[in-house]
Amino acid sequence: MDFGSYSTLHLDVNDSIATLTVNRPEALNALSQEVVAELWKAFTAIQDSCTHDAGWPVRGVMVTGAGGKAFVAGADIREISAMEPDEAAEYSRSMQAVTLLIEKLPVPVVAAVDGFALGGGCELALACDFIYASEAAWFGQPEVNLGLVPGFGGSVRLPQRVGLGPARELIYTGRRIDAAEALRLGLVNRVLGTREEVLAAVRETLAEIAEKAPAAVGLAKQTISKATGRSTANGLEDEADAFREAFATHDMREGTRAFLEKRAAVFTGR
Ligand code: CO8
Repeated sequence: MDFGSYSTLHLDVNDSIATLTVNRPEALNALSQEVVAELWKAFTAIQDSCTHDAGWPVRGVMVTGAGGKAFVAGADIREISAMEPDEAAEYSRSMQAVTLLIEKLPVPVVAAVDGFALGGGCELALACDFIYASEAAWFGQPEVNLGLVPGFGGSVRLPQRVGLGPARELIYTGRRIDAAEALRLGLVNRVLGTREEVLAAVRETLAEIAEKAPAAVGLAKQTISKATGRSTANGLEDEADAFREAFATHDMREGTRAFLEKRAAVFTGR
């Protein structure tokens, strides 16, 4: 089966498990618009293959990042720093659409996180069914450091995953948490020593699930997604609007420029 070719991703299918690796290590796998478009294409190809007629060639998906330093360090700050508010809302919606596609996929999608899963990276992991992490993993929604808000579903899925109080604290402070804290909060299901151990453990769990009746697993996933679906969809709309508003502020220009110039941002509230 042909799952397409990609320039910012690797997609391998082995023993009915697809491994999707975001591959932009020079930018810590940041989600450029090209990555977002390719994620859409890859998950669509996987979705199209999930049929009774095709014999379910993919029964589980692992999402990970290349390079050994990051899962995904967020949206591409270089690209977004120049965006106008409407363009930013459009970008936010395009990645939100990818996260909804992941949730609708009739097979489990598991994030294997080693290194940084920040901002859009944490949001990509949160759209997956669950997360396994290495001891070197870091999670956070650091958008406020840039004058931004989460834009790829974090305002909705982080509270769903860890509860309102911890989600509010993480989003308002932009603080990073390590794997042990992420485990304590229920953000990740398991912590393993190294990247290789994480990849092996995810594969093992997906292989265990692949032995079950695929339609039953798909229905179970669909039912869980539906239970939170309506509030997720409404929340994502509000999030994209908030993203557009943040892009109309001077502080957002200052925050992203300061990151690129490797200095501390000076926020003035404008
Ligand atoms: N975007 C673009 N480039 C990045 C990003 C990013 N998110 N993160 C890192 N890079 C680049 C750096 O600029 C650097 O490039 P260069 O070598 O050319 O200077 C390279 O990757 C290596 O990074 P560092 O030198 O910074 O590596 P460190 O080990 O010193 O630090 C960190 C690692 C802590 C992960 C640091 O890179 C960092 O703080 N990155 C940004 C994390 C962040 O703020 N992420 C959130 C981004 S905003 C977001 O995700 C919003 C989601 C919704 C968007 C909706 C858009 C409309």
